[in-house]
Amino acid sequence: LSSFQWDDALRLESLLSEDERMLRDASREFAQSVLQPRVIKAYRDEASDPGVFKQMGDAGLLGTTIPEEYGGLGAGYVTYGLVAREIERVDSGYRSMMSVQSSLVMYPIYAYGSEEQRRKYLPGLASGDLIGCFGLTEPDAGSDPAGMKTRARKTDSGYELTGTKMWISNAPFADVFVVWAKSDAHDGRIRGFILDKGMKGLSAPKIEGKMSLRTSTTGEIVMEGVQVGEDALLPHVQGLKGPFGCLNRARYGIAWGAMGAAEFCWQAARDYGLERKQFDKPLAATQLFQKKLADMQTEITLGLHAALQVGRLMDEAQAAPEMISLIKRNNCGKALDIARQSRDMHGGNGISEDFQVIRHMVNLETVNTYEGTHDVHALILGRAQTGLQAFF
Ligand code: TGC
Ligand code: FAD
Repeated sequence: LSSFQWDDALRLESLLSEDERMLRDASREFAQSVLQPRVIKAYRDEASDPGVFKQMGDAGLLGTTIPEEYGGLGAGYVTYGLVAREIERVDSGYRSMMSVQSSLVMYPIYAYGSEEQRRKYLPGLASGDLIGCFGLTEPDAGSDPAGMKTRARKTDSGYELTGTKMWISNAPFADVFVVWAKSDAHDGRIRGFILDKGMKGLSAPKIEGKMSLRTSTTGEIVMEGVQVGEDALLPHVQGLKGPFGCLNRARYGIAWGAMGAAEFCWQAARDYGLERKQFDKPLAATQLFQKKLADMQTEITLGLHAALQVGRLMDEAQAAPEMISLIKRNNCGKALDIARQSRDMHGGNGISEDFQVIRHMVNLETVNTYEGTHDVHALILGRAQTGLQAFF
């Protein structure tokens, strides 16, 4: 039998290709050298820097799975997950910026857009010169997006959009808005539209006072009779499967990302316990402390391997949405538990911004809620095994 590596208990490393390891290492280097030095102040000041998009673009981290001819990296979903893990090891807000741009803006334009739309938007989004946002949630339609009120009314030259989207990542400084609306020209079915910043009737006020995810800017999208041409419609999808097709990708990335945040909290607790002495011995020499570390190690190891398996299936086009619900739900829930434990294990220091675990902890409250809450994913899994829907 060979030796045990405590921080890679089941040898995830051996299951990655050389290219995957190389891109993982590059994203770790980027996250640690570009994002880590600024994160504590950015969080304190609730200051999201739009320049981060350009830096991510220059590092090749936007549109990981989008083909190279449109400016993407042309890599697989395992690589995308590894990138999300490294960025979220620093902060969930930075990962949010990346995953909205890649999975919720570039992906629908690539998968559902016309060739003209792809060529117009994707290279700028990949380089970070353009910033995108994704508007599905509304003030009265969160877990139940089918209840949206935003409408697209047919006009002679295109459509007129009216409605309000709520809790939209990146919206206040976005150049490109992918929004979902019920279209009267399509029997009230949900259709996707691409809006450009500056259009008459379009505004995106910032939501102030978030106590979580403060490095990521969140806003509303207010559409007061925004007139667009036929060329703003995403031609190749209709119905809720449009936004859900994007959410599948983003939720998958979040399952990896949440494990990155959890790994930070776990390793911080271990380091702290080895240093900090009480009762004349390191905290890490106590049974309770070690049990908590063992629980963290176990959940993170299982969560990472589950995410890897789903990533491999995605790369083979064999993944089902319920698999993604399973890992999104479990990895976010476990990451939140781990962050709370780590905060506790740091004692009073655990509430200081310098030790960073409380920032991860409050961020993970958002991550556990957005892209389908923990309970909504339970209902998706419950429906899949009983055949009975329990949403209403
Ligand atoms: P349901 O009847 O289940 O389905 C309606 C239609 O949609 C299709 N569909 C899917 N297609 C692909 N992938 C999936 N995961 C799909 N889930 C459903 C389905 O096949 C059906 O198609 P069709 O052709 O038959 O019409 O719909 P429902 O209304 O009963 O849905 C219930 C529920 C709870 C599953 C769903 O609404 C849900 O998942 N709610 C959660 C909402 C959510 O996740 N919102 C996310 C907003 S975006 C966001 O949070 C971004 S944060 C990003 C960041 O900052 O990182
Ligand atoms: P609700 O749906 O009102 O849920 C409230 C509670 O009720 C939850 O605990 C939920 O689990 C529970 N609940 C709901 N329905 C049921 C049920 N049938 N049975 C049992 N319990 C139920 N959206 C976007 O479109 N784009 C974005 O970029 C985006 N970014 C976000 C960024 C942040 C920081 C946040 C906080 C949210 C963001 N969202 C975004 C919105 C996010 O997806 C929603 O907040 C989420 O889907 C939950 O919707 P809600 O807030 O309306 O909560």
